[in-house]
Amino acid sequence: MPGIVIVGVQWGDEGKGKATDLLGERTDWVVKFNGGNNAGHTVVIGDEKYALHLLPSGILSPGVNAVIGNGVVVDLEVLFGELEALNARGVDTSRLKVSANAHVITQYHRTLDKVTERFLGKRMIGTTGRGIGPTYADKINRVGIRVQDLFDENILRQKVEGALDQKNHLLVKVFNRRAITVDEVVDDLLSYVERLRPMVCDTGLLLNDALDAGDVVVFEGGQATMLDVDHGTYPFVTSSSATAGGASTGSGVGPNRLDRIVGIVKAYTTRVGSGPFPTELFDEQGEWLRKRGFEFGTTTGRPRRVGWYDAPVTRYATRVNGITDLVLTKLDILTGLEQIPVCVAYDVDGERFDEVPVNQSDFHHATPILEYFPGWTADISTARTFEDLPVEAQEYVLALEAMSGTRISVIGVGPARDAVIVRH
Ligand code: 2SA
Ligand code: GDP
Ligand code: MG
Repeated sequence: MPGIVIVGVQWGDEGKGKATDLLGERTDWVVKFNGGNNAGHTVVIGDEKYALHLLPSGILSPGVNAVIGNGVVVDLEVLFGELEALNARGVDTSRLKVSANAHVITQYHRTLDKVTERFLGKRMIGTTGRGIGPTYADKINRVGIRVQDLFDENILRQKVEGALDQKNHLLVKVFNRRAITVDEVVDDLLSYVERLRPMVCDTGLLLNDALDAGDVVVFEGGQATMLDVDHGTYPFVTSSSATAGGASTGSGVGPNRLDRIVGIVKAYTTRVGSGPFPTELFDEQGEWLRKRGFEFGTTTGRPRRVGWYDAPVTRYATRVNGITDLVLTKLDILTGLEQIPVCVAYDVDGERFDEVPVNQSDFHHATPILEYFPGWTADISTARTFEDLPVEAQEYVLALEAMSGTRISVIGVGPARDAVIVRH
């Protein structure tokens, strides 16, 4: 199984970072293929806790080659900040490679992200404010700055000039901000060039050669299916391809080389930012889940919205990604509930929907049709085989598996690296 893709099933923060780290021992390469420093992966190794935003989680495993693929948007200040922080903690980051075709987040992208959100008012997306959307917009609009442009100052200057012509008009005339000068952007970007140079290459070539040689390559998705720009709850999405197809376009590796698609799904649901979320809880049970699951953003510290498990969402994600295996995380958080509600279908103005409605307005109005499963009270954090789990927990997992149509291969029972049950 040389090509393994990891994708989020719900709205992110399912525990993808831990899943990637788990595979570390058998992995030669970890590739980030979408998003940027809007991601937030928490990985706990022994007593050490690492929060990664831009770097792929695989960087924490000794011997693993980390790659930032062409589908990523890179904030260079964050890149070098994270590298320095890891180096200071003794993590070797020397094997990092960065795609020459990845796009660069600049000061004007960050500014535009923030002012646009403020301008939207009630219609705001709730972005992380890291400049992600405006950078992808420039890429599609063909006025983006690529990593390779930094190595030719003339080209860089021309491209920044072209982009700023449009941006300054918006910033000054629409948003009442000061104009940004070409020099300040170019000088900032050039200040990273010498450190960046040794990392930059044709990462697609590198990865295809690695696969030819029989290496195991993990493609680590950022955000999740329901935040994907095509398949998510548009416009309340991120601006990249967070689904399995993005692993191919965002890395330069053909889809026929992606052998396993692993979906990471939480035993309940969370979401950060605006947009529809049918199983959302607004009561003290939601407060209990948020506190118990420590559901606060890794990047922004925002409290996450919380709700019950949504089976149609998992089925949807299984379809659009071609998921072959599910990793069910945070089962331990549900310990202590008398009964556990699961959304099995939706009610939209009196009509039953068994699958995620195609019409976004219907999804906004959807209320969950819940089925209740018996809970358990015994601590499950030390369980290491399926049979170690209380029978009610086993039945909960088997029910979710039956509803999703894909096998649940791994179950997370705690934040630690080894707090997992591997079934397949
Ligand atoms: P953006 O900044 O343009 O990508 O925001 C667009 C939407 O995507 C959501 N989004 C996320 N949702 C969950 N987790 C994310 N990463 C961080 C984490 C979040 C944090 O892992 O905790 O720290 O706040 C993430 N990144 C983007 C975002 O909420 C918008 O709904
Ligand atoms: P990601 O964005 O998908 O990588 O997920 P985050 O790192 O943002 O959020 C997942 C959080 O859950 C992290 O703090 C993990 O340490 C933690 N976590 C992962 N798996 C488990 C699990 O099975 N049980 C518990 N209690 N915590 C987990
Ligand atoms: Mg996260």
